[in-house]
Amino acid sequence: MAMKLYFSSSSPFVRKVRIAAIELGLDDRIELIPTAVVPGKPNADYAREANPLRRVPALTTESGQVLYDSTVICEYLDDRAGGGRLIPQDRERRWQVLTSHALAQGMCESAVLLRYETWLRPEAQRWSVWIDDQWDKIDSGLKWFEEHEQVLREPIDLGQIALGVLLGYLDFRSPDKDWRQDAPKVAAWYGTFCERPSLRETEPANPPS
Ligand SMILES: N[C@@H](CCC(=O)N[C@@H](CS)C(=O)NCC(=O)O)C(=O)O
Repeated sequence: MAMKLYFSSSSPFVRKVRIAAIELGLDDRIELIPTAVVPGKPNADYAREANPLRRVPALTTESGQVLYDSTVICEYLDDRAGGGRLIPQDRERRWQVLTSHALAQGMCESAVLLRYETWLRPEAQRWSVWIDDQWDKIDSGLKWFEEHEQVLREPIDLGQIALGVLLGYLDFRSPDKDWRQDAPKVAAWYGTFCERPSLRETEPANPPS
């Protein structure tokens, strides 16, 4: 039995898992299950069968265990592939990678919340202070990566994948956001990173409606 990944083509968190699977050589053992998850439209079947929080991704392993969220799934896949490949075992690098991953993951969470705020919430109920605050978190994270470019050196790791996914999501959902202007070193790194087959094969797209 193949592993099953509950999947949406627009989700940066799903994309992170798919990139990790490709980089680890495990993608051909994963079947993608398109899954509709929108706040305010509860998908009760998915909540019962997979993730009670109704968020993607979730992964059913070959033995039938259900795992979430994206970080747990990436840790599982890394372990399945022998361990220490995307999340290093070497102590110093391990804590650095997990921390830069946590930062990029938090930036992704802000970017997805911004999408919900502007796409789902009726215009009259939007709160500009909250919107500006989410953008400020993204900007502040970008500044950190710009000032710590050493974390972007090879080999590829989970922190870099999460950052690549965030930048791809910004280009996808907020093409007017000129993040390259403020973060030229990150932009130069991303220009090369996004040419990897794992990123090219997983470019974000709107799910069919
Ligand atoms: N911390 C979770 C976040 C997952 C998440 O927020 N996914 C979004 C799609 S991009 C979702 O399923 N949203 C539906 C909802 O929040 O109801 C992870 O890393 O997997």
